[in-house]
Amino acid sequence: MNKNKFMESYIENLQRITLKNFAETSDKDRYFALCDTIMELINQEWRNCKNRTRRSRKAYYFSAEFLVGRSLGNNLINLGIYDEVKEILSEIDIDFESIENFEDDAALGNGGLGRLAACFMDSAATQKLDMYGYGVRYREGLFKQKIENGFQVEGGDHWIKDGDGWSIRVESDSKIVKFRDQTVKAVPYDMPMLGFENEQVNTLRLWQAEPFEEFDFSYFNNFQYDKAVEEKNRAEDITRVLYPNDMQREGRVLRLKQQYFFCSASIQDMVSKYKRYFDHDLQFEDFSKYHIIQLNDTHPIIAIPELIRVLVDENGIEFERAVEITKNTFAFTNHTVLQEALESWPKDIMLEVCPRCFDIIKKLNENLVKEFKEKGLSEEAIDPYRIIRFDQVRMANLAIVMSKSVNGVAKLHTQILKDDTFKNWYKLMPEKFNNKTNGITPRRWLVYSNIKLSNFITEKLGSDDWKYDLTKLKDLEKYLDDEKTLEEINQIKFENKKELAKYILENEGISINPNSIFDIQVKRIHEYKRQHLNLLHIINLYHKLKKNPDMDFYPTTFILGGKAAPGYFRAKAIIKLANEIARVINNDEEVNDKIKVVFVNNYRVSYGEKLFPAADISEQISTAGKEASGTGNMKFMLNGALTLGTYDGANIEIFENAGVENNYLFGAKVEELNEIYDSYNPKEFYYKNEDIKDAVDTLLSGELNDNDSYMFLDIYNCLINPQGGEKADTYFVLKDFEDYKKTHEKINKEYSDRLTWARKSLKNIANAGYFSSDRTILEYAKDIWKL
Ligand code: KOT
Repeated sequence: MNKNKFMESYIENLQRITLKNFAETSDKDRYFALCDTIMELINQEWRNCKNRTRRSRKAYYFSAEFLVGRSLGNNLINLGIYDEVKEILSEIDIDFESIENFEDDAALGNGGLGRLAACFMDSAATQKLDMYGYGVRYREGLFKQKIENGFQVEGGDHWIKDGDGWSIRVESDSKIVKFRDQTVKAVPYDMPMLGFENEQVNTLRLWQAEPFEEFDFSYFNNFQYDKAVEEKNRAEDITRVLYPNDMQREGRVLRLKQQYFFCSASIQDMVSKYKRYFDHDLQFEDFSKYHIIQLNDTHPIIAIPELIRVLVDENGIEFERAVEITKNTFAFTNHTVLQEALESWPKDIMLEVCPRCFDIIKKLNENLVKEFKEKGLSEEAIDPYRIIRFDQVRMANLAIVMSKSVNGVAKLHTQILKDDTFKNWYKLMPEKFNNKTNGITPRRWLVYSNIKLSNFITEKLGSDDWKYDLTKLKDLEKYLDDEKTLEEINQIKFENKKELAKYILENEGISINPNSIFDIQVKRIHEYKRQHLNLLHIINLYHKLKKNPDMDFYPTTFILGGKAAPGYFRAKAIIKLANEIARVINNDEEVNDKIKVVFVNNYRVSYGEKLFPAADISEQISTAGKEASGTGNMKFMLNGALTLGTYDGANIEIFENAGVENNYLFGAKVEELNEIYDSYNPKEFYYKNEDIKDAVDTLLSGELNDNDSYMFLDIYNCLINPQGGEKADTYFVLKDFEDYKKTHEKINKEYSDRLTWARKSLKNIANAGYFSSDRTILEYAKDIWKL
């Protein structure tokens, strides 16, 4: 990059788009001018990539969510011009940080599943894999969380109200999507996905719903202005908002419309390009040779019948042949074993949204049942496989029959899919099943967000090759017994903790001590993730410190954060509990130099970028068997935190790679929980263990105030009182409490040996290479996509 040229075109852009003199421009102006300048800079390479890959085999990642977060810093890092641009800006007296903070997160996802899609986009481009992302351009991303009087309050997230500096509207590629009762236009917005210092620019194409005809003049001429506006709104409603229910099936018509909307537009886009660039192949003989579609869980599965529909109805391909093509085109990833997340759509809703797709699914189901009957299976033996049963379309079954690959996202998770969730399918077609352990992109989650550690690693390894191949971090192990290095590790962590402390003071109004242990749990709030186990332990610890102020104890700051689905009462109760505990403890002069509790407001990608680098302890305490993988656990590990975790999801692989002795494993394993499932009685633990009783009773003792919301009673009941057919403590919080508490005691003791701790931290960093999403995406490319 030519520095002078960049500065020149930046200032030119700034004045052109604002019509102001330089001195009069605002942070907003300066931010958007910078976006423009960068977009200009990459334009040529982006077009090159589009042209070069027209006739090549490509992977298509279909996902209802892409949790991209902010793009400015990440794009500068990937272009290799982060430092230069910062310099250029400071030469003209612009503070980079305030411009950076102007950018709203693109929060087009709920959590892990959406963030994984964004990491994959980064890694695919970095590995020079031609992968195209297809998704939805929600006008409102995941709601903004505010905390009022300790309660979560949801606000809107109109993230593009000031504009969108990172997308190009490609009007000419618009598609028409037909629903039974409505026809809309799908307009693509393309975001560049930059590879790390390699000139590859892939495309994330997000579809926005708009009225088919901008304005219906027949209504207008009949003085029915309101009717014309109504139609416009009805079209725009489809992509108006991201549904905020993580891990919860959503039964609304509008949700299926969203899914069908982006899948139909994407399939049409692929087919029309195929016809344009492969104009000899009228029979689509080679379609699956050039396309592989990876389905990010069940949300985009409606793309399967949609491809058949387009092939059969619009291109005259025979049904059986279309089915064959389709079967070779799709691959399916599952991200959860929680039953409440498994999608199924009632026949009525499908008929209301996409009747022709329902027809096709029905036919696929009939063929399947026929095939089974010919093999001699009884009606009952066929039941688990049916795509339609009791007038419900079971999306996972549809995906498994029609895909060439089915994968889970961590070793244990894939094993559970085989043994349990999809065991019938696995018996029938074991060759389809495979594991792809998740990963995270080291560019965003280390190079960008933890500059100090990143520079330190480069210095120690004498090169920055590790940014391209994260397994190179392993070479850091030569410093395991080098005291100076270990002290430097501690110093970097300390600096990051000071920065976080400053940020928390500014944003949460709570002052925390950077010399205390930073123990962090940030993720969506859900019972299976057991934030309430963390909180019960804090309550009990607080009481112990009150009783015994001279107790040997290393000061600890407990940090929690995460959003609750707006309709999930118990998750909201957990948030209220966290805030109430924080209020009581932080205001108690007797203990607040020993423990502090912070619930960070509006946890999101850009907050995570500040939290992961500053963590000493990473809380990964889900009930064994419930967290498919987890990816936050990897971000903490890469930044040198030690994992306090259960034998669950990718924690297991973290323990394997970094050594369980360098982390803190606790709690019951899946096998044990399966065994005791029927006989488990949490009351036994409650009565036998004083600390448990103390913590649980505090929910109702009056010491904590839930402002008559009955929220704490709800948590109390769910832990020890079976209710309305539902068992008590289905997530085994009380069962694991004692071991969790003991493990915390161990952590608290061991932390004061600062060098031994740093050694463990270094062990984790050095062995985090496996968890790069570069490794994951290469596995998809090699094993499934054959790219
Ligand atoms: C949400 C709705 C339906 C089905 C699945 C989900 C889902 C799963 N949303 N997020 N996940 C998480 O996906 C991550 C990426 O694979 C995992 O690391 C994590 O364990 C899942 O909970």
